[in-house]
Amino acid sequence: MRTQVAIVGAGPAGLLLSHLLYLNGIDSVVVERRSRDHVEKRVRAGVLEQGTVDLLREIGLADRLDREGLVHRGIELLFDGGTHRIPMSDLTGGRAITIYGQQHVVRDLTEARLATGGQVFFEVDDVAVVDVGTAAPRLRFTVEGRQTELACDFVAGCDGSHGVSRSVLPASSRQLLERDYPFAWLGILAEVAPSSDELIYAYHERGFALHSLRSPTISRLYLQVDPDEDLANWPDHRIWDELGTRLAHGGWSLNEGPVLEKGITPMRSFVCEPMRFGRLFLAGDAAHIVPPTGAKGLNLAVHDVHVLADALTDHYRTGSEASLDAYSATCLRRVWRVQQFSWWMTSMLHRFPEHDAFEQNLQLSQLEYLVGSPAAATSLAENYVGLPWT
Ligand code: FAS
Ligand code: PHB
Repeated sequence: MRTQVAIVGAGPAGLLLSHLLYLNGIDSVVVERRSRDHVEKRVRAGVLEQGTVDLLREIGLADRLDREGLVHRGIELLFDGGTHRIPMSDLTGGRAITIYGQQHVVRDLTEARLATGGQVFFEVDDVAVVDVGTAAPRLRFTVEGRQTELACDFVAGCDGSHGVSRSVLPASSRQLLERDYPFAWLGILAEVAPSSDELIYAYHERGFALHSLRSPTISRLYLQVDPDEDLANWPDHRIWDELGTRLAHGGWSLNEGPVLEKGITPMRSFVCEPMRFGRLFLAGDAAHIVPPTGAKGLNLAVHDVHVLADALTDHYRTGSEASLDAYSATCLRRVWRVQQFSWWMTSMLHRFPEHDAFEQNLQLSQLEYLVGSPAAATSLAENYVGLPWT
């Protein structure tokens, strides 16, 4: 088999890259370890930045998003028993976020790719990325029991934080920069009407909590828990009780309902530099991880593949390697902006076991400044809705 760009991973990064390349007349093949059903049902992110929505609209993949997505123009910060709205659209010239589950984005991208003749191989095993240091890189993998070799010009490693692509970079050629946080998020998807029209980020002495949503009948909520917390310790009634305590504020009540899905996500910041080795380009979680407090993971993956698709298109149209050579530095500028914002939101809103009253007062002072200063609120707003793509 042969293609121009071999893509490892059929998550948001891999599928969107494949579609962007198709729109520019560039052939690609996507290989995915899991089944289509699994990938399309995996519950993860829910907040799309303005730039992500703009891109999906630009390429004609936003019909369902525009029908079912929920445009949000503000978020609430809750601390000391009171809520404070950050009017994000007012502060950013109308930019907004859209609530639309990642699994819906993946479903829309998969349908579009397959409808346009895209080659996406699911349930692939033993993927190996070879010879990326030469002009003839290849993928080796097994599909339906057949060992297969895919010759290509370039490989895109879009296989997430536990993929194989990043390990292809020689240790001497890469730097792994990371922070682990002393807590995790317990997340639930519940069949109950949201208890608020907008997201509520809560700073509480018992720990962080987040009220989010997916639709008028589905709520998405998160609790800060210990990093090694066992989900078995959290029966549904305990989750609802804790959420009710941490999100409580005057005249408000938490709607409870059947929990459809629950899981614990570790909190870490991670960057692999550079995001390229030879003819291998890393994109999305394969290259970086952010704590979800800033709702950035999926959106950063979209930005990466937008840059990579433009660079590959430039190469195939002009023969130039300049945009490909600039790929890593171009992406890392935004990666570090998003890393800093996600770290800042996480540091401000979570209770750290090692913190004493000094740090807790610093956190409260930061929150009070945010809700009292249009300048401070604008800084949060422009990062949260997504800075314009340069
Ligand atoms: P993905 O991990 O989505 O996709 C990688 C794909 O590669 C997967 O389908 C995987 O099966 C496949 N793959 C892996 N190894 C392979 C191999 N060897 N061969 C072939 N295929 C392989 N972000 C937010 O913004 N908000 C959130 O609330 C949020 N919650 C999250 C919860 C969880 C549990 C996790 C893990 C992540 C969460 N994220 C969240 C981050 C998440 O949304 C990512 O940023 C986003 O999925 C990144 O997309 P991709 O880079 O495509 O990686
Ligand atoms: C979500 O709705 O899944 C969500 C919202 C905001 C975040 C993280 C996750 O910061």
